[in-house]
Amino acid sequence: MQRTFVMVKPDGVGRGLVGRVMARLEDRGLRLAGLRLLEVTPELAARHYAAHRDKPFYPGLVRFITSGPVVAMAWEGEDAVMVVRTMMGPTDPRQAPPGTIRGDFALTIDCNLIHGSDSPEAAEAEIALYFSPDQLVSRPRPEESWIYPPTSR
Ligand code: 3AN
Repeated sequence: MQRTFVMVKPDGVGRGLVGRVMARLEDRGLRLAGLRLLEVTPELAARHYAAHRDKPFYPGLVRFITSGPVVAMAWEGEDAVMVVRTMMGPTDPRQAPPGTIRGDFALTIDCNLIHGSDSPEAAEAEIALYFSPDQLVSRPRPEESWIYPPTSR
């Protein structure tokens, strides 16, 4: 099983969309492996967005992610990184098709509601940034034999 890191950003928490985002991931068959409500400090934001440090939008990004509570999550599933990225839709919500999370709930790139890791390596690093090992649980959902038929395992 692959793990991915997902964050409902301050706009999603502020708009009361946490439950709806989580329901979509659960409905799809992904398995919740970690969950935290927290306020991102500027230090944590700098580590999370280190790859974007030199981009013109970096200061705004840090200001936004530290502007209110976020919900940090780890989710598990086969190809979870790619599955979540597809469900999120493109970074710019105006390009995001209906049916994707950004396509249904967001309109601007600055308030694009959700973050999801873009590779298994990034997922591992981001999960380690937000969770200690004892805050993570890996336990199959009882109905997984209806999600991953035995022939696919
Ligand atoms: P994603 O969140 O889709 O993985 P990244 O990792 O390329 O996108 O960018 C991280 C965050 O930086 C985005 N969620 C978005 O909030 C912001 N961002 C990315 N590109 C731009 C841009 N051109 N203008 C403003 N903000 C941006």
